[in-house]
Amino acid sequence: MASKVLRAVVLGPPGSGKGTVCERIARSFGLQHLSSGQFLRESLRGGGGECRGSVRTDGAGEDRGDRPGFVRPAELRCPRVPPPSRGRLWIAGGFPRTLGQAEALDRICELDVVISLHIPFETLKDRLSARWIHPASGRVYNMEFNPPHVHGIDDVTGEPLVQREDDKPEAVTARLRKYKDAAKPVIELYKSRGILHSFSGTETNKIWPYVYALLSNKIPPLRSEEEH
Ligand code: G5P
Ligand code: MG
Repeated sequence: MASKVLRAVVLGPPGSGKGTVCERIARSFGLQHLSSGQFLRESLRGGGGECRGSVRTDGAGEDRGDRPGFVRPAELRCPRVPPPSRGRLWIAGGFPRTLGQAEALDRICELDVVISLHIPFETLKDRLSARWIHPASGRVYNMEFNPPHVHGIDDVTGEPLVQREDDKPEAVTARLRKYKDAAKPVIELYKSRGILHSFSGTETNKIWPYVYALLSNKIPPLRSEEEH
């Protein structure tokens, strides 16, 4: 086992499946999942200021008192990183997104694994146009890939689903361009450190077994690959 505590991030363009993969990792390995995009959306709904991110802790008996995830949306630098909690791992989706953020993260911890998702542009556009979310929880659906039980309704709360404003085609193109420019040096940095693991494809279900195998070599899973 490489280390008892594992700190991992998942990088990838909009729609590449960061959220989907992070949820699967969270369930399979028992961890805390931080999503910078979700922090920002919650912050906007709450009217700005400091925001509390959604924190997932499914490691039995983990300390929930020191909750990570405070960010200043105006100058998103770095989420507060949780302390090593009983030997489990934490994972961040969508962070760091710029070299400045990667350097800020370096100052507070050393990453063990960086997972980078590479998905063709046309696939990204198709996925985002079919995405619906439950704003309060951040639960994500896709009309083809993982549809809700009832069209337009959240499975858990029965509340209506909405489409993200930034999933409109013109916004998607701008987001993809912005991501590409900012992410290149971040990816190069982690490649040079030998901790970058890149996965390419058009289907999360085909990428997932490789991600699971990679992490299983570093930390024991709580669930099998199929139980995500
Ligand atoms: P976010 O929220 O991090 P993005 O743009 O980076 O937003 P996004 O759009 O949330 O990323 P994702 O999480 O990579 O995409 O993808 P996902 O939601 O899991 O999957 C996309 C859709 O495809 C879903 O509907 C899913 O069900 C479906 N899907 C998954 N796999 C498959 C498959 O195999 N097949 C099919 N058919 N469907 C599939 O950040 C939002 C904004 O906040 C800002 C940025 O402006 C960002 O654009 N932001 C930051 N700004 C500065 N610094 C940071 N660190 C920031 N973080 C966020
Ligand atoms: Mg996401």
